[in-house]
Amino acid sequence: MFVDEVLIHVAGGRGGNGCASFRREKFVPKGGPDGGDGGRGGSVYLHARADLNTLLDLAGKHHVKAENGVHGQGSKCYGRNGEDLVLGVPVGTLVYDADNNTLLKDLVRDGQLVRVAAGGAGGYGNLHFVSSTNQAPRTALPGRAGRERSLRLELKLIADVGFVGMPNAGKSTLLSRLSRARPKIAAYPFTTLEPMLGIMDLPGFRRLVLADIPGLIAGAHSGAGLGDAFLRHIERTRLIVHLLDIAPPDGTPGPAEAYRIIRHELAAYSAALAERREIVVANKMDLTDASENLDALRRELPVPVHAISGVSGEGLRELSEVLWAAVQEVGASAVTAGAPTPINLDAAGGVRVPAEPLPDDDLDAGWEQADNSESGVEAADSGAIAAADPRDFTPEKA
Ligand SMILES: Nc1nc2c(ncn2[C@@H]2O[C@H](COP(=O)(O)OP(=O)(O)OP(=O)(O)O)[C@@H](O)[C@H]2O)c(=O)[nH]1
Ligand SMILES: [Mg+2]
Repeated sequence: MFVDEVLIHVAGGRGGNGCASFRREKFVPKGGPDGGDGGRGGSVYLHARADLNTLLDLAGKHHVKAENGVHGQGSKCYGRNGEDLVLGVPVGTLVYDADNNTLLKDLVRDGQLVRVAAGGAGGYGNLHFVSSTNQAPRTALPGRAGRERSLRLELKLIADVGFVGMPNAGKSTLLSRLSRARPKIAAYPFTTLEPMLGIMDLPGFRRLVLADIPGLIAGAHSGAGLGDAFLRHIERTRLIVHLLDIAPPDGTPGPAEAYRIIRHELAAYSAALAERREIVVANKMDLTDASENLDALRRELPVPVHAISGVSGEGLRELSEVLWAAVQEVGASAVTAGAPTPINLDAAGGVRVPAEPLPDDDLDAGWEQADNSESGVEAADSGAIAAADPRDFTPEKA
């Protein structure tokens, strides 16, 4: 199943409480404060991965929370930090704040890591508050709550080339010929129900990512057929391949009409998509009447038309070079993936989160400091937690 939108509530773990305690041991009078700090709560991260292509894994999880920090204890024991939680999402995932619908982050690179909910800081134990004037502090701070957010994750696949066309134009057949993807192909409309990516390898270590999406029909922008929501997946491609069946069966639109219908649907979806560089391709050149129809089509359309057959393979090598050249011309634009960032994988194949994520990739950068400084001092008194009875303890005279 292909899931391209999920709502999810993320929460950083709570920091552990600091501990107020005093050393009590035989022959050690006035042992002094020894309450440790609480551990910090775990944070929640999103990790963009090229090997995922759906948000399905997150669809059933409505709430995710990273582990809480462990409370501090006596004998100068500091609490353990909570474990971070790393959620894998496909490259091309857009992260929105679900409450006000603002875009927080666009995950376009493989390996990109963003902290979406910081864990709360651990509270200080009383050991921390020792000073020359107060050698037996009885205050300790409670841990802070982690950051919480409601997120809407939306997937817009990122490919170099997107295929559009009427149902049965042969888009999936073309994808299967140009890449190793094995989409379902059949002689009935709407065979393809969800987008599919394939990688086209060209000589000289060149490669392009191709995207096949379900067919469009007249009125798709108002919901006809499978609608036009799938166009979002080619919104970010550099190039559109507009595929036309050169000899469609009777009763279905001819190639010139099909061209106009699809152009109309693209424009109705978005102006940006309508302006995207387009390569028009006439498919099924192996059929009888194809050559005549092609001549007629070329006279009628003001744009160059490439002729291919997804079944016989005619024109495919030329087409792949045309696609490569056009993608290079369009160039790297902001909408497509850049160079992958290296990511540390530990032996188990899990992701090791860098100790300090890039500030750019941290939605909560600066949040904890602000939070702590605001209420730090008051909390020292109001939130004090007494963990041990300090009755026997009297500070040494200075
Ligand atoms: N003769 C001929 N038939 C083709 C060619 N390309 C595709 N077909 C046939 O056209 C039919 C539809 O092909 P698909 O690749 O499933 O078409 P599609 O555009 O993906 O269709 P939807 O997924 O329904 O939008 C299948 O029966 C294919 O075998 C071709 O070059 N020549
Ligand atoms: Mg298909």
